Amino acid sequence: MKKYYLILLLTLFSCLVLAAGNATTEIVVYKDPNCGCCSKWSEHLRQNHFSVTEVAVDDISAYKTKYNVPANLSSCHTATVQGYVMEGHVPAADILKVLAEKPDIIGLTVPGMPLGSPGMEVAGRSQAYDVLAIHRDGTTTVFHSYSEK
Ligand SMILES: [Cu+2]
Repeated sequence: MKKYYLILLLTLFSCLVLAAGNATTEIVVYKDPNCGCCSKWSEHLRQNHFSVTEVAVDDISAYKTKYNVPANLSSCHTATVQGYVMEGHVPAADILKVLAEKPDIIGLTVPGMPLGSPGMEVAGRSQAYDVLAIHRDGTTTVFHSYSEK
């Protein structure tokens, strides 16, 4: 009888471990070693329960080419999560929406580095920006518009 309870306990415990594991989403961020706002974006993701692995690379543009981010839509860092690319200061909420809905797109981008986007906070300054969906044919559509705060 004791053995039975032990197995039950172990089963319960491993379920808890698995559940905890599922709560975090793994994301890999490729960035220039000297990019400060890239790390601030990583911090924003961590606060939203992502498990972030930062990879410092010498030639970040090579990663944009590799992950099909059009040069004119690029930003400072390039991240990959569950087969999607997340370019620039994309809010965690939009990443989670993609992961939940699984649209047939390459990923999302916030071109440039708009003030007020996650990791680009400057006190008292923000600008309107769009999160764009990058489609397989290279075209984009607006995924989410953020207005000036
Ligand atoms: Cu940046």
